[in-house]
Amino acid sequence: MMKKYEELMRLCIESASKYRFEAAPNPMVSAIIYDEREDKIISQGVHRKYGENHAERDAVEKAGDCDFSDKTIIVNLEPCAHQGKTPPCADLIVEKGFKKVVIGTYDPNPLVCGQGILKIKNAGIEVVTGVLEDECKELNKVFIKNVTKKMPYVLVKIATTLDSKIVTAGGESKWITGEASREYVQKLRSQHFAILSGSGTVLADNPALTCRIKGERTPDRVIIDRHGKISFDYQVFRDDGARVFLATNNLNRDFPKNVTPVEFANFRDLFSKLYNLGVYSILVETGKTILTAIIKQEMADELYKFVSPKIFGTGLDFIGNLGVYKINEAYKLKFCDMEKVDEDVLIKAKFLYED
Ligand code: AOF
Ligand code: ZN
Repeated sequence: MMKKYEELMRLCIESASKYRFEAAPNPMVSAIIYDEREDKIISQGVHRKYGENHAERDAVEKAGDCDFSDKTIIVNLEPCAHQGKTPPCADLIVEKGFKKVVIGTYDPNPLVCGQGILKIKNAGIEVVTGVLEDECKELNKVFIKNVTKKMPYVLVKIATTLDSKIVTAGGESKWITGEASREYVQKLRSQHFAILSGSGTVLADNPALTCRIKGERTPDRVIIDRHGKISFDYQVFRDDGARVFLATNNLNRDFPKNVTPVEFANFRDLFSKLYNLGVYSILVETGKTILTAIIKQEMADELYKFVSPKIFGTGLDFIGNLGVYKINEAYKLKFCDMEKVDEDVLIKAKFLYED
């Protein structure tokens, strides 16, 4: 049966993931009601929009007039135990008298956090936990960060040579990685609430910082320009429906209506303010200075490093001084995955912080 649960959990992950932006700040959740004896899916529910039905209730409603007493409900996140915008799903499951509940991962929301599972177990319903747990956690990594830290999830993307350089000794930087890697970045842009870059990159490259994949959402843009030096003629400021946040401490100028200035002391302060403005995840695409500051201030959750099979030798390193003088002072990460992207390699790693 475990193989079957995993197969159904994969279906939940796939359906839930379509509602990333609509469901936020809620997690992405889908639930399947399954008849084990008949090996048949009765219904599938999804949490489609913040404030609307949770996945479990959606699945129950879709099942219609059904006897749930011999049915299993598979859900990628622990059913909630609290009264929020909607009533508790754990209560619904108990009330409908399900036989079994199969859960991907627990809900880190302090209002839930094991209470949903407890309610269901206390009602005498069998509970299976940890089915495709890693995948379920990965699906909702943004929600997990948001609900536990009240901060956006921050993914830092870099593209370097094999010797970790981003500019040649002659000052050239385009292009280091291949076309497939750059397409991959477009996909990453479509999955984040905002892209962050700095005035240096804007002045040097005048990038659009949009997602060029047809039909995908254009992410908001966060531009760091502490002293308010750059003019609003650059592409990142054009009015294309995306919100533009200018992180600056110079408020003595007129801002276009699509540009919102955000004063900030440091990156923790900035990200906390952005979180309160509905920026739940950020893809960082900057040069060395800002990248170094974000990592030094322990604000990065994950790093995607695209590595091109080239060596520059002398050139600019992707990162600067982090104040690491002893090996045990190093910033620690955990490798999560590695894949070949055409001629390049993509290394995915998560930062490990002590707290
Ligand atoms: C579930 N199933 O489909 C989702 C859950 O304000 P509410 O009522 O929408 O509650 C939001 C919280 O409920 C959210 O922070 C998370 O802990 C949980 N989300 N739980 O059982 C779902 N979306
Ligand atoms: Zn719920």
